[in-house]
Amino acid sequence: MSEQARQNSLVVLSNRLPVTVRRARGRLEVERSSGGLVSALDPILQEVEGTWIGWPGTSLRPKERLPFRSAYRLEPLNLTRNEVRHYYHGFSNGTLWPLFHSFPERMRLDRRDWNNYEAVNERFAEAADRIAKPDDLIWIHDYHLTRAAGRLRQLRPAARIAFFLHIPFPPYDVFRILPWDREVLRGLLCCDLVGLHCGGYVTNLLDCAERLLGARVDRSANQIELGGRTIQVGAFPLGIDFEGFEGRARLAPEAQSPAEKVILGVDRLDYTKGIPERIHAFAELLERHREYRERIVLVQIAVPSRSQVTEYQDLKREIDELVGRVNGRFATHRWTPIHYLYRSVSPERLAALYRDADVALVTPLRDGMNLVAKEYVASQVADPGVLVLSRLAGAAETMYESLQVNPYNVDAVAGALHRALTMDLAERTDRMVALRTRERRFNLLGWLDSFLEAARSSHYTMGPPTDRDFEAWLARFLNGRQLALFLDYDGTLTPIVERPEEARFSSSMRAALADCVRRRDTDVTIVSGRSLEDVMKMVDLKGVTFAGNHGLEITGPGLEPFVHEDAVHFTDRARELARRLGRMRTPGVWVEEKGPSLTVHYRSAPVEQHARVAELARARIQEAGFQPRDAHCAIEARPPIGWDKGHAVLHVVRARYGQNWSERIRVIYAGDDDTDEDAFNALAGMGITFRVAGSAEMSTRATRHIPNVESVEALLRWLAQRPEGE
Ligand code: ADQ
Repeated sequence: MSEQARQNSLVVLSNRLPVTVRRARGRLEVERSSGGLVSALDPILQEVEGTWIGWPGTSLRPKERLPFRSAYRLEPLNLTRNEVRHYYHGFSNGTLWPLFHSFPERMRLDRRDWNNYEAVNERFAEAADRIAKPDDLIWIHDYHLTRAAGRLRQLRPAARIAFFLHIPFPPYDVFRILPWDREVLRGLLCCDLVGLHCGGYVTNLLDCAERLLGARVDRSANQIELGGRTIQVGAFPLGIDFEGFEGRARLAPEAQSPAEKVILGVDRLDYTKGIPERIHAFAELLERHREYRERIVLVQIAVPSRSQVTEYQDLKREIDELVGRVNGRFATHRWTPIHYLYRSVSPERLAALYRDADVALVTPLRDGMNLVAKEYVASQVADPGVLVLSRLAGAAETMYESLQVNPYNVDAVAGALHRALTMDLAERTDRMVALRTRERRFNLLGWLDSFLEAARSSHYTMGPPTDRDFEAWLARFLNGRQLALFLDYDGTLTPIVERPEEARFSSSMRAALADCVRRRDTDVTIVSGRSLEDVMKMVDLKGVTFAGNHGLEITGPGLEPFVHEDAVHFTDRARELARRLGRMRTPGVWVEEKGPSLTVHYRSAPVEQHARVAELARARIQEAGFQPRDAHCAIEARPPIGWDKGHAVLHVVRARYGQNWSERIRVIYAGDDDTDEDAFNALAGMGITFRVAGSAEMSTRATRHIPNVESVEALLRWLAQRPEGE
């Protein structure tokens, strides 16, 4: 293991602890779990003395400890019966598992599943927050915990969080079938590093981040920018403990040379593994090639999995019946074509089975990676066999020398089996040597090293958006048309500052804005929560339209001045509310009066007072019949007249360009605030909107995210210099 990988400690979060706990006659019994994930992580946690947080599989009583010695800390997280039902069987295995494997028709949807999933993910995050030291790497595993990083990021903004997904990340068109697609994605993107098994899944994740969240994506560096942070995505194909498998294969007792050639299948019993299709292909081979009868056997080992779930019980029944039918059809008095074992086998027995199989038939309908293919290759220490591998398994992306098949195509799988059974020694050797060399080199330790090194290297930051980005996002949309450009002021054109009167443009921002205003094909409107008079004074540019007070007052060249008819009625009441709020007398809190609305600012108050001040202000505002709305360290009181920035934008475009404005012009809007969401909503599907800064966990209706005020300036510069229309 490299030095890099050894640094700091590691806190691992996964659905299950690496042990299975059962309560038998009142006593806890603990058994080490099997499976890919555990064998991958066990050694490293021993080395760095980390902590593993997970569900022990049964509820522990308060203060009850696991009767199990481990070289690292095991932190059990109890789940209630309801949580097991909804978080584990429900959302994890009933919703995400089928969807991520591209079986949307098997996906169950239940809001209770989602709510429990959220709640359990939060608890995992809170447990990690309690345990992790400041420099620890927090490593979250798999689809059960896609939401944990969101909560963790709130609790620990500076934490280093990595995620590895063991199953496929589906294509955009499949992923967006999930009603909580954005939430799952935002959770993942609160990590610093998201690792997947293959390049194809990386592409899918980048597509989804760009198309569902409007995140900026750098496809050459595999980076995503969201909410002002950069997330690194990468393909880290999981390897196996090659030497371990090879060693066990060498040591396993020699079996008597069997009369038949052996085709081997080893899987968890799961519908993604394609076991019935495989049996059909085997039957097809026997049908087509009579010469194989009494000469070959299919040994299919299926480990019981999720056996309480009806769907898995149905699958078991289907396989039992199918095996019965095929054996019934072909068996002779001295030969049974399919040997089917529904159980787990010991590592030693597995080693012998792998070593002695002439063909490994690994044909999942979809699989994140598939370790069986790799374990088989590592165990080929004698006469080399042939690996027949589904092209829909992640392993196919790197195991080029296998015979790759479409597992749905029964004829083709039968054909590949025939080819494997008749392949000469020289070709078998060439293929197996190449496969073994790669798996020996990119083994489990290599995987750990490369993942941990990526997770621990310094924070990645994408460069600011460039002309190329704006070109890609906007050129086709604008296509030489007249542009109505709407911009929020505070936090969009100027950074947020202590006092509103100090929020001034930089000279370069002023120049970029002025260049846009000068263009004949561009009309600029500044939309602000400030009073009209105030925002006009701050911007101080001719030829600009202004919408003050969240659009209650609008003025601009060629426009009839507009004041919302109900606004005037609220001016006196707002003054009265300001007086009452003024009595709060907390140092650093002050009230900005804006005619029919007002803002309570508390940025300069002691931080520990913020929550109390905000709560009190909200209550007073509500009592006075105004609507409170959170802003940056401020609460706005708006008159309850159903008019917001969205209405203001539509008012301006209709008044200036007529009812058919959408045919004549293009609209772009940039804002950084929750009040801008009203405009994003109003323009959804009708314009391109940018949410400035924010966080990955924030839900926005904007088309795109851009990171800061500087990137707004870059946008304005690009707009100012874009080619003129016809
Ligand atoms: P799984 O879906 O469990 O893993 P897989 O990668 O094949 O699939 O791992 C199965 C493991 O169980 C192997 O190590 C295998 O040896 C073992 N196993 C299978 N049958 C067994 C038996 N009868 N007796 C004993 N052991 C048996 C998920 C994803 C995969 C991904 C892994 C790791 O679905 O795509 O490769 O995680 O990331």
